Amino acid sequence: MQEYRRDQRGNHKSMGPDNFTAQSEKTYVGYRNVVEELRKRILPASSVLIATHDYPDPDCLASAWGIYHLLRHWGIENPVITFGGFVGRSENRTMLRVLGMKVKPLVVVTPTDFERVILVDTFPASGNLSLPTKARTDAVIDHHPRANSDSTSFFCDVREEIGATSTLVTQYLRAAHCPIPETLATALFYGIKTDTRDMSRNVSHEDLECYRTLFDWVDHRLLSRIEFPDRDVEYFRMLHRAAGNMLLLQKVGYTHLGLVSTPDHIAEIADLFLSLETLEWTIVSGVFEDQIFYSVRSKESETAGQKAQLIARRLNGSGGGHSSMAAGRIPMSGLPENRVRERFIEVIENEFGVSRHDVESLITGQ
Ligand SMILES: [Mn+2]
Repeated sequence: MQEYRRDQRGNHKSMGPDNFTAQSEKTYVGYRNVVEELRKRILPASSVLIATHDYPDPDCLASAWGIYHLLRHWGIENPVITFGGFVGRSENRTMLRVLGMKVKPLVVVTPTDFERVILVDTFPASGNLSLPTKARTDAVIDHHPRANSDSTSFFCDVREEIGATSTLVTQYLRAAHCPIPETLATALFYGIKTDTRDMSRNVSHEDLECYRTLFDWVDHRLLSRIEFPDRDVEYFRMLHRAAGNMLLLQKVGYTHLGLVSTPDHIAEIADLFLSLETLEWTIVSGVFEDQIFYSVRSKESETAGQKAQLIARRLNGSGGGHSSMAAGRIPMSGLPENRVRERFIEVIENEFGVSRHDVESLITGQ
C-alpha cells in the first residue's frame, strides 16, 4: 500500500518510487537485474525466514525489515525475521518498539519449517550466526568481507565497498518499485547512519545517496526517540566499570567489562571510549554465556577487521569485520577472568606494538 505525507503546502507527498529524482535513479537502476534474480530464487514460496546475525544491530534489523517489505510486495504473506541472542542496546530496543518491527528470537523458530531462508548482514557459517548449519540458505545480502570468494549455489550479493546492508536493501526496494513507508525509511536511515557512524566510516557514494534520499522520508520525531532512549540502571553501572578498568596502553585503550547482560554493551563501550583524544584504538572484552565477546574500533587505521581476526586466531575464537569496526568471540573454556584480561593484554602488546610498562589508568588514584 502506498503511503502518503503532506508537504509544507499541505499537498500529499508520495513516498513511492515516483519520488525518485532522475539523478538518484541512476544509482539503483543497476540493481534491477539483481532484484529480479532474487525474486526468481525466492518465488514461489509461501513461507520465508529472514535471518540476521546474533545480537542484531540497527543495520541488520533495518535490512531484515526492508526485505520483509519487499517479500510482502511480492505477495508473500508473513515472512518471519529472526536472529540468535537478543536485542541489547537501549537504542535498538527502542527502535523495534517505536517503529513496530516484529521479530522472533531463533529459539522459538524452526528454520526447517520454512521454504526459503534469506540471510542479511551476515554470511553462512560466520561466527556470529547461530542459524544451524543444516538450515537451507537461498539468498545472502551482506557487506562484510568474506573469508573466501568461492562461488555459491545460493543468491549471493556481498558488497564490501558498501557501508551498510541497509543501503543495499534500499536500492533493492527502489529497483523493485516497492513503496517505503515512513517507519521503514526511518529504520533504513538509522541503519545506514549507525553502520557508517553518520557518514564518517566505510562510506560509499551509494550510502550517501540513499542517506540523502531517505532523509526526506524519515519520521524525525521517532528517530530522535531512538537516538536518545531511556536507559536502565545497568547501563550506568557498566559505564562506571568500563572507566574503572580502562587501561591506556599508549594509543590503545583496553577495558574488560567482566560479566555483561548483553554483548551489545561491549560494542557500545568500544564506540564511546574511542572519542578519548589520546587513543587511536579501543578494544573491549566482556563475558557473556561462557564466551568472551570483544570489539575493536579504530580512528584512522583501516585494519580493525584484521586485528579482530588476529586476536581470534591467537585465542582460538572467531572474529572479523570492517576497516574501522570489528568484533569476535572466544570460548571461555573455564579460563578465570583475570587470565582473560591477561591474555588480551599480551595480544595487544604483540599486535599493536605497545608495552604494559607504559600503561596508565583512566581513573586517577588507581
Ligand atoms: Mn552492517
